[in-house]
Amino acid sequence: MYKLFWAPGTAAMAPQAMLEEIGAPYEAVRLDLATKEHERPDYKKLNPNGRIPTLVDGDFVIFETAAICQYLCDKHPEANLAPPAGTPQRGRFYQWLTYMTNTLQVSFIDWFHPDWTFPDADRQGALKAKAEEKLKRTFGVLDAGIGANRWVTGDQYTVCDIYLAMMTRWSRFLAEPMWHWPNIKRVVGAAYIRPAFQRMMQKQGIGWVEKWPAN
Ligand SMILES: N[C@@H](CCC(=O)N[C@@H](CS)C(=O)NCC(=O)O)C(=O)O
Repeated sequence: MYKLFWAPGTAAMAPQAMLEEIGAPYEAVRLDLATKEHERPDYKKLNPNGRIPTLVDGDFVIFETAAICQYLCDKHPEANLAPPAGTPQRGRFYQWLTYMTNTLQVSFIDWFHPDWTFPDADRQGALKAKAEEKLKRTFGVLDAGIGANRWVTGDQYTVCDIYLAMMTRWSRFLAEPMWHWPNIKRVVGAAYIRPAFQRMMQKQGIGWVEKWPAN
């Protein structure tokens, strides 16, 4: 049985939504960010970065959200959460998943945690402003890439759609959240209402975006 270390609303949303889609049994181990449980030595033995999430599969431990998601795709091909290996669609899947984790997610971290980079308020403010500018640019690139596709990578619902919905929820604090981009809004509007995504939110005790536009 899998063990997923998580905290509400964090990057653990994606692997937990995946596990719900897959229907695999898993134990969810909640970490309390307020008391810094993720920085405790026993957790850092699993994830030396002290970040959330981490997945344990028997003797195997894996961290980095996108890596966990790809691992679960490969372990559960029957869930069809990634296009078949060796196809252009799989290439597109790698492109957008990588883009979301190494470009968007990094800017989100700068926006939410400028104090992780700079100690003083002035430079934190400047970093936050820069991160928001970068995020807007990357949302535009992603939105154009999605174009008229039903889902991020084409006709198939994949982990990219789960990842996009997770990030869209994070973007609710920005001046221009991700749903201001029409293709992102269309895809996420269909992704967050899926029963597995809803179960994940219910289990994490979180809601969807309050300001989500009606149409
Ligand atoms: N690149 C890492 C980033 C993970 C990450 O930064 N997670 C955040 C939660 S979304 C975290 O652990 N935060 C700890 C904290 O706020 O102290 C991944 O994708 O797993």
